[in-house]
Amino acid sequence: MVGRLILILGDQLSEDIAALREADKDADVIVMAEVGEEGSYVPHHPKKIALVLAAMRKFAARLREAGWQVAYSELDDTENTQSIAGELLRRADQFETAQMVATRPGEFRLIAALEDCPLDVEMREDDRFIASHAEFEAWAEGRKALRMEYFYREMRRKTGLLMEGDQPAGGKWNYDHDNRKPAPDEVDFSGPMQFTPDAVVEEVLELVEARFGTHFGDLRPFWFATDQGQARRALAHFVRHGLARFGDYQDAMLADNQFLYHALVSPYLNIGLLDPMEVCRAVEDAWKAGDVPINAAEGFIRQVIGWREYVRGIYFHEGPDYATRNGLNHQRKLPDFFWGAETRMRCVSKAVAQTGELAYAHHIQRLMVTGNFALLAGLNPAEVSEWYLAVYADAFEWVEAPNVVGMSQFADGGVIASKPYVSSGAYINRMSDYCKGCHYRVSVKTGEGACPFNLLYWHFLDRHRDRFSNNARMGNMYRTWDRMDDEKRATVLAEAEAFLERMGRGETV
Ligand code: FAD
Ligand code: DLZ
Ligand code: SF4
Repeated sequence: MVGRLILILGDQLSEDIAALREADKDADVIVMAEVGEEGSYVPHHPKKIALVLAAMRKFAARLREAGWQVAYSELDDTENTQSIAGELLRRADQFETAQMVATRPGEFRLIAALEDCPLDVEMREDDRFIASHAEFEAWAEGRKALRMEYFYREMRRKTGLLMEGDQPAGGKWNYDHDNRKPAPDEVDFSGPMQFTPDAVVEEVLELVEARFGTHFGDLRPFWFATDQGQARRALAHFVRHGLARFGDYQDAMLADNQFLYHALVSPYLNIGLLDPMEVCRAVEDAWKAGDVPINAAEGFIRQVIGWREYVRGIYFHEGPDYATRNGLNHQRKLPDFFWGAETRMRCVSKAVAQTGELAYAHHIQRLMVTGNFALLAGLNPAEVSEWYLAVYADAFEWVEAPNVVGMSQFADGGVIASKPYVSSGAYINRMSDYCKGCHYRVSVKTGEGACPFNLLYWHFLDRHRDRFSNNARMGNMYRTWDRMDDEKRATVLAEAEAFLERMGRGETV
């Protein structure tokens, strides 16, 4: 007979996690479980599964060293029931206790599974975030529009990051205006720090290869950080070598440079190896030391204490139906080229190939290439969301769903975005080098070689005229469309339809 079971999930690998607080090392048992259900409720990228399992094993080892009793289920244990709830019940029987403490999971699916579990469950808030649920609700209360910018200012005031008294450092809250430079010719950052797999990681890689080897994506080479020490080194490396130009080239894309000046710290933040305040303090310190400009520091800190906190607030504020909303009634099936089949669109092909290789693509690739295409083509947002949840190492539903369903697909009816993030090929051409060498020609609007983004952009605006023509921020786009002569408009729409039909038939487009 023991005291209580303390559940720690694969994205709760922080030593100060709420469920561990006031726990009794002599009486309580920590339960950690590698289970098939978490690896396959969507077909997660093998690198993502390996990251989570390797980090879980190392975290469990640290807990044991610190004197905790850990009941750890490995994926191929014969007794393993392969679900979190099943493992909890098995451990409850084994240790003869019905008392369980958990930190609230980051996904409604798993929250429901714990609530339905016939144990006496104490669910604690996950307080590894800057804003509590109560603070977000207090901010949201009575507002007509929940815009990130205002929430972000609250977070600046709360944390004191980049503040001079009650004023923003440098006099401006937001330096986004300076952060839209097109892709540079040369990138003088070699990318994120990479780690050679040790024995623990190698064992996990073999397990993942055997169990999930058929999932989309390359397992090897695997070089993610899998413990707190490594994640901290990866952060320090980015702050020292990449951060200074993060702001300038935040929105740029290059076919043969997958990272530009991005940090690749989201997987570590999201599974608990890094803490958001520790990340932001490191960035603020670099600015205070004069090593990086304000537009870099502010731009980065805004992503973490602004966007990251805001999307989490939205997910829990909006509730369990959020991930399946379809405000624009988009029903088209996700084409096979999202899973690696051939496409002649170089931008999409490169972004998907990189995703398969790394389980990573940066924000603008996700938003303005794959996301933009999915929205323009009218793909079903639930299928799109499932794809994003599966393929990125940093994807957990609390952060993935608002970014995909809300920000990228406008399927939440405009809770997050005030207008849809759509663009023709011109934006992609301005911000990247994808168009050079593409089968299609970005300057061609209709006819032979016309860029599909050009055709689908007008198709999107035309089919959603009722929804968007009164949106003040989209008036110019509709005026341009309306100024085209009837024949040109008819040609654009017919060619867009023909493209979508060919795509629907599974032809290479
Ligand atoms: P950087 O560009 O170096 O940014 C620094 C940090 O800011 C990131 O590590 C991340 O923690 C945070 N951040 C930046 N933007 C966002 C954002 N919009 N929401 C939340 N945090 C943000 N991020 C995820 O963590 N998980 C996801 O599943 C995810 N899905 C996305 C889907 C779409 C369609 C889009 C447009 C964005 C998505 N993002 C997601 C946000 C963003 O793309 C990633 O956080 C970022 O690419 C991670 O790489 P990085 O660490 O190199 O980020
Ligand atoms: C993502 C993931 C995977 C692949 N595997 C496990 C696992 O075996 N055991 C576990 O506890 N957690 C895993 N996770 C993380 C969970 O899916 C995550 O806790 C929920 O999605 C809530 O965010
Ligand atoms: Fe993408 Fe069009 Fe450019 Fe080709 S021409 S890379 S399809 S934007």
